[in-house]
Amino acid sequence: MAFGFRKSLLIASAAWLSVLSTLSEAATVTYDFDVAWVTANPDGAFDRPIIGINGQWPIPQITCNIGDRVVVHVTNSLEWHHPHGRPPQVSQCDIPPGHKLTYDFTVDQPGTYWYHSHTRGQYPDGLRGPFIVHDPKSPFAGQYDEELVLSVSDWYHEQIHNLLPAFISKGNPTGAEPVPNNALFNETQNLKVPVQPGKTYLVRMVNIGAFAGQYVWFEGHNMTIVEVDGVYTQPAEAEMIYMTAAQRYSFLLTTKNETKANYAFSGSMDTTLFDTIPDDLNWNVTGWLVYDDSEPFPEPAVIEGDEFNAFDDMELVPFDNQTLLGEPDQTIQFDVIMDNLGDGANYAFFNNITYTAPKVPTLYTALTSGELANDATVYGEFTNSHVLQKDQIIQIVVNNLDTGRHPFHLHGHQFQTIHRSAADEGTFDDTNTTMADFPKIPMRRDTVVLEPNGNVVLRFKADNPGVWIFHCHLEWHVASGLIATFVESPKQLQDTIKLPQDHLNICAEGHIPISGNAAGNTIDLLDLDGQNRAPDPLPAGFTARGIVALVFSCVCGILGVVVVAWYGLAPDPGTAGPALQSDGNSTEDDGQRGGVLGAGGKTAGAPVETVKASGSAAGR
Ligand SMILES: *[C@@H]1O[C@H](CO)[C@@H](O)[C@H](O)[C@H]1NC(C)=O
Ligand SMILES: *[C@@H]1O[C@H](CO)[C@@H](O)[C@H](O)[C@H]1NC(C)=O
Ligand SMILES: *[C@@H]1O[C@H](CO)[C@@H](O)[C@H](O)[C@H]1NC(C)=O
Ligand SMILES: *[C@@H]1O[C@H](CO)[C@@H](O)[C@H](O)[C@H]1NC(C)=O
Ligand SMILES: *[C@@H]1O[C@H](CO)[C@@H](O)[C@H](O)[C@H]1NC(C)=O
Ligand SMILES: *[C@@H]1O[C@H](CO)[C@@H](O)[C@H](O)[C@H]1NC(C)=O
Ligand SMILES: *[C@@H]1O[C@H](CO)[C@@H](O)[C@H](O)[C@H]1NC(C)=O
Ligand SMILES: [Cu+2]
Repeated sequence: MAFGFRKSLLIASAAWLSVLSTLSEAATVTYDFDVAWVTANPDGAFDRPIIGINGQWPIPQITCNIGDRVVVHVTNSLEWHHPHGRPPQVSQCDIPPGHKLTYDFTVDQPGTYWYHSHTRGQYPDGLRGPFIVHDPKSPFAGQYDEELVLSVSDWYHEQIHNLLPAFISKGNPTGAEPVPNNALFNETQNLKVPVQPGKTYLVRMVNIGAFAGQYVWFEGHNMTIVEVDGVYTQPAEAEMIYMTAAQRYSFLLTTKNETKANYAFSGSMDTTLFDTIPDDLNWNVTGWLVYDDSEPFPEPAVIEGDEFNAFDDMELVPFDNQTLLGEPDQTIQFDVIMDNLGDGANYAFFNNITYTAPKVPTLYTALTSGELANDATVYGEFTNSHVLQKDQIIQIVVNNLDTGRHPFHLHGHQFQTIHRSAADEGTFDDTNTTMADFPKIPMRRDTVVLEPNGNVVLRFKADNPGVWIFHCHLEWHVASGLIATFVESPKQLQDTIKLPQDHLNICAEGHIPISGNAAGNTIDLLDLDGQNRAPDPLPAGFTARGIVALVFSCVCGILGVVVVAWYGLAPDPGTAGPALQSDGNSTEDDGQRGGVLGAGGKTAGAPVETVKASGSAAGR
């Protein structure tokens, strides 16, 4: 009631007093989400359980204006019949079944985002939807007639809690990721999108898939890219784009003047990511721009050849012309490998460390370890934690020593992508690089693809206090540990964050400690005895090949046993629930970012509470 009243009041006042509109437009947008299993059949194959919201699937789109306060009350009504591995405990505890949590944050970045579960394996089961932040001051306002939101994704017939244990098991020593069964547009197939002739649409696309990058093109129509991952760009024309999991593109699409034909548009999963291509797999999905419902719906034309020629996002120029950040204060290098550990399963590593969730969520460690919060040791040996100090220029070099593509995503920042090698160029060598070797106005976004055996160099300014993870956005690689943690400005976090009681309550419910180092040690913070550890390394001379032989020789008999053993091995944090994340979204700072941000800031998996006394929400 109060909300409806307030909103109409604001609309009225904006109409009367447009001069004051920036001050008065900020509204509170409230959503009540009851997360529970429903049944759906997105690709027409069969009904299966899917995680829905308020009894619906696809789940609702979140829509707000820049500056709005978004309040999402989440009730977890999921019943898990299987423990399913550890969530990455970064900035909150998971919501146990039957419990509620409120996410409360102010949005200060316009653009196309999405929200999804941040608990391992839940979003591919359906808990994923668009999150659109409108911006009356968009540089492209007035250049289009209508807006269209369109997701692209992959789809698995099997539930993720069945696929995950088999993926991380000695039955799968090469780490072959499960191959999706289908691709979807807007969580369905053969989507018909009615369009009017002679109009320009702003199409907001999000890849909400778990694994597959997708090539996307519209027959007979070009795309004029104007936004990537929340960053406006100079308009750039493209015939085809490539979208990794978690990437977003907004583009202007102008329709034909005639209505005499309908046009197919396509998504095509990047099959180079798949270890094997099942015979019956159709990796394409089709939709149509419908000019006239009574005209035919043509099959998409086949594009011949192995290589698609997609637009190179490195060519994009941010609309604000932000120039190359200066020499870094801190350079962090991550070498990516995949390898087996002593349990025979295949894991993903940054610098020989596969992420293993700490006992205490990292944010809570940062808040409770005083001066030592500046010492990465307290966050544990298996979390790849790095402490960033306020306003430092951070450079991240990622060397891909693996033969697959990986989309890297950073929470809390949009980084400048200052260098990206082609495939097979090896590691980044900065011996002779100078500022002149990098673009003057680098492309900026929050998710970037790294080519096989290639490298990428990113820069950002640590001006957003929080605990932010940097990870591969392939859900399988999140599960197998390709995660690092940045603890940004711990002092500001300690000074400004007050954890909301409901966040503390859900930790208590889940028996998760909320203070001390990664091991839960509150006395000697440098003593990590008892911390969660990655499995031990393989014994010397024991190779994956050996395991393959072993497993293949007895796979039929022991597969079930292996799966059960994995469940048994995975420390069960309790039946986990959703930790919602709105990717890349940000809350306002006004010099007081810490109040909001650690907890939700440019949000991320952060348990978002705009701490009313200190946060920026109060100032609006
Ligand atoms: C796609 O789904 C979103 C909701 O997730 C909806 O707002 C949008 O209108 C749909 N787009 C099309 C083209 O049907
Ligand atoms: C799309 O762009 C390409 C290359 O810029 C151009 O050759 C083509 O004619 C354009 N197609 C349309 C439909 O505008
Ligand atoms: C469609 O009509 C408009 C207005 O008459 C014109 O400016 C535009 O060039 C036409 N587009 C095409 C593709 O012919
Ligand atoms: C998917 O589409 C591409 C591009 O047209 C085509 O080369 C490929 O054969 C299609 N794959 C299937 C399984 O139809
Ligand atoms: C960015 O630079 C381009 C030309 O290089 C210019 O047209 C544009 O106005 C600049 N944008 C801003 C926001 O300064
Ligand atoms: C990873 O381990 C290998 C072998 O033990 C070692 O040579 C290498 O230096 C390690 N790399 C890092 C970044 O620690
Ligand atoms: C760096 O430049 C120096 C001088 O031009 C040259 O001798 C050296 O080989 C270069 N090093 C690399 C790694 O390219
Ligand atoms: Cu990856």
